[in-house]
Amino acid sequence: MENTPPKINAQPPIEQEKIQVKPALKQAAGMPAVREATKHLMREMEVSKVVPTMNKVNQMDGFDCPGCAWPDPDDHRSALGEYCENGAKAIAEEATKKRVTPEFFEKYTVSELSQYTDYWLGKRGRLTHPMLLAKGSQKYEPISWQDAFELIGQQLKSLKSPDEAIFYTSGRTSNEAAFLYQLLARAYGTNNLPDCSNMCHESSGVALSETVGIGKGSVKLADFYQTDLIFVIGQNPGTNHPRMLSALQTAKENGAKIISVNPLQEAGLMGFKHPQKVSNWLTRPTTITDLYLQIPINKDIALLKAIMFVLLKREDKLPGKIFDKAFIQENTAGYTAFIDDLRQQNFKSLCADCGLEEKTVIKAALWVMEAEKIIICWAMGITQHKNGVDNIKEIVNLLLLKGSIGKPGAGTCPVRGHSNVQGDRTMGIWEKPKKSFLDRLAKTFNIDPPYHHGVNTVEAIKRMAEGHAKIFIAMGGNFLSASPDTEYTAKALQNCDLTVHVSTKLNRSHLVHGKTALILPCIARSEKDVQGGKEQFVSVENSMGVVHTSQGHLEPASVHLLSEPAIIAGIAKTTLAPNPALDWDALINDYDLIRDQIEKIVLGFEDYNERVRQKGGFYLPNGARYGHFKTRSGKAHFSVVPLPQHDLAADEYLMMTIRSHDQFNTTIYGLDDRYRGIFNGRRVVLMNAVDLAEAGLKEGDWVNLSSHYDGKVRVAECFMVISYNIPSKCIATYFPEANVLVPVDLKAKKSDTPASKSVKVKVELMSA
Ligand SMILES: Nc1nc2c(c(=O)[nH]1)N[C@H]1C(S)=C(S)[C@@H](COP(=O)(O)OP(=O)(O)OC[C@H]3O[C@@H](n4cnc5c(=O)[nH]c(N)nc54)[C@H](O)[C@@H]3O)O[C@H]1N2
Ligand SMILES: Nc1nc2c(c(=O)[nH]1)N[C@H]1C(S)=C(S)[C@@H](COP(=O)(O)OP(=O)(O)OC[C@H]3O[C@@H](n4cnc5c(=O)[nH]c(N)nc54)[C@H](O)[C@@H]3O)O[C@H]1N2
Ligand code: SF4
Ligand SMILES: [Mo]
Repeated sequence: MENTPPKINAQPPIEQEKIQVKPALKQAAGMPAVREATKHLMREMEVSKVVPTMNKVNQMDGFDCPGCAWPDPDDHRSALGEYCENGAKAIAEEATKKRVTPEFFEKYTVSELSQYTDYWLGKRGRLTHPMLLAKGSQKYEPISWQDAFELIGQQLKSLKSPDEAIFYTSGRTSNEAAFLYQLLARAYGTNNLPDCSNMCHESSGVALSETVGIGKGSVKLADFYQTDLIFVIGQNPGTNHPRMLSALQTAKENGAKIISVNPLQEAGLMGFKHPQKVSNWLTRPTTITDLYLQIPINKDIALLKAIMFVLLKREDKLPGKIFDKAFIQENTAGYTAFIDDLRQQNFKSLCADCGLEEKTVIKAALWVMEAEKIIICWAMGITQHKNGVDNIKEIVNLLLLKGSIGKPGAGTCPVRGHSNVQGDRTMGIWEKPKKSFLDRLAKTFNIDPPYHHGVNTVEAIKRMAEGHAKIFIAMGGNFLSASPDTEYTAKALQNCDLTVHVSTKLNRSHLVHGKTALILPCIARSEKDVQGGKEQFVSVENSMGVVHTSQGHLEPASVHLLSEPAIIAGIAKTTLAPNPALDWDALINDYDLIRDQIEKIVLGFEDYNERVRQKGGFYLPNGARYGHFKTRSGKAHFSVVPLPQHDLAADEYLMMTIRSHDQFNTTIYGLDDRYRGIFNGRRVVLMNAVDLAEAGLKEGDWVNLSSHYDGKVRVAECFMVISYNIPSKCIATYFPEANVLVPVDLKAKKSDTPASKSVKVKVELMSA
């Protein structure tokens, strides 16, 4: 018995929480948001630092909010503050006064730490020292930076092939750090650069590249203020992109209509009170959505087809009056095949499929007909399905029919998650780099980069699980908890010889580790980064392709922290042979030099150092924005996509895993989901009242959830049932608690994005 290693919890610990349920809210923000923001800031930070720090968030001379990727206005910033409740929570979490020191690690074994919740782990504070978990050891111990770098270099050099190493990136990494990180991986010899985007907007990237020739959205913030109609599909902006609500509010003031498509009535999509306009606190909230289409999970294609079917019938009667025929003729391909397929659809059954009355769909279609400029926004409710790529292709079809892309006030708007996830991809964090990009790297740095593709997130998990990858390095993130199939991913990481995490906060990925493990703590967004005796700034790209500076002003959480670029350089110097064309010390000494190199490699960054210093930064080139579709044919493409099928068994439900109002991905800010009326716990499953009655369940019951795929049963225990306004046969749980149920192979076709919004699940009462 003595030799049995202590048990490590890969899943958040299972406990029966004292959950309280209240009615869901029908409006977001307002005074309660200000109160919540203040509570988090005051509780976490030194009081004297709160105001000076918050005065720098999203300001021209300040730092980019570490929350989501929603853009700031181009030319002005509000003196009252350019942040929302959840931005404040993100900053409080990062600028906390609490610390995770070597003394903390001395107190607990890794197994003991893994018995605590993610909430507890995160709330311990900022990591202060590089830490080593030596082979066979139970506790992390301090290690010097140089020893840590030597260890990594030595292990990387000992691999049989560079493809046995994985270099993961989360989306908070700056452009400068991301560029150096991909350069390190490629100079070392691998394209194994999976990132959080693989689990996020990869489906958008794939679909948009194929259809309109650029894997990014086409709209600017200003387009919201001159559009006629906005769709918000599969997105919960009140929680995840709160400042988007002010853009929607202004759009409405300017006459736009808004249609929301979502299985849940999300508070932020219903009503909004601008938290920074005191006059708004006393008045009624702005109604955001004019038409709420509460469809079942993954019925978006059915809905879009139904709407387009109505358009087609009207176009048949009034040729050239409904569709933008001139645009279609000049700019698109695939129209005839698309129309032939649309004609075959059955309107009645499409409406029935998406649970809507025919007249409601016709109303939506009439608004589409009347609108000359349409914007469609979407996020994870669209991308995280087996048919995620098809979902977006169908969205593009609708825009193309109306010629609603490539002109002001119209276009595609995939709303990005992490604050620099889009920039990281622009910098080359991608497992499938273009040859021309690699050619430029080879020439500029005199290196020999690999030309075969690397692995994405799902493939990386499998490589490690099957023993074909031995070293896992993460630039931020929480790979274990963010990934699907938690127990399988845990085995994958535990199979590695070495796991390395560059992190700001303690998380479960540090505890479910390789044979040897390192935690390398880094400087965060809000903090000063002094190199070569000078305060440096970094740059980031927001969801609308604006690149701008970010400069923190706080003292770093510990004198022992290094910046992400410095950590990458440290690893590079012990791993790579000396190379006069790649002087890591010089690059780290002055980030302007990193930007000079980026300019040589990444298109659209001419005069980077000069342009990034302009107020508000600069826009990257975007063909689709101007109607230039850089596909192979030079045209935008209509696509024929099938209706998704799920074939639920009688006792199965379709589960979506969503975010509560009190989390940023795997970072748990608190235990409440205020807008949905769920307090003091996260192990909940939202179910339709009729389904509950049919299953013989009632609110407050505790159930186990299980998924059954390919002969394998995966179980997530102990969830409290909540009777909720959700379509029948659909259920919702929070991520990451339910990730254990998502099979690693359940993923979107073409993008490999885990289908964590449509998992077939059974619900069973727990035995007492
Ligand atoms: N505060 C906070 N902000 C965040 C994050 C966070 O965790 N917390 N995460 C960041 C990241 S990385 C990302 S990617 C974004 C995520 O932002 P969102 O995509 O808004 O996040 P989710 O909670 O996953 O919500 C998905 C929404 O889609 C709906 N939905 C689910 N399935 C379907 C479907 O089949 N069809 C339709 N039409 N709707 C569906 C759900 O009801 C929910 O409202 O937010 C970013 N911002
Ligand atoms: N079931 C399910 N799974 C999902 C999703 C879902 O909707 N459902 N969403 C997916 C999505 S959209 C995403 S983007 C992924 C997120 O996946 P990740 O990006 O891997 O996860 P995060 O929780 O955002 O990472 C949090 C950790 O990042 C570290 N960190 C924070 N700031 C910094 C920094 O400035 N530098 C460094 N180096 N580290 C930092 C902290 O240590 C923190 O613990 O999860 C995916 N997983
Ligand atoms: S909307 Fe996003 S980027 Fe803006 S302040 Fe809120 S969390 Fe930060
Ligand atoms: Mo994301």
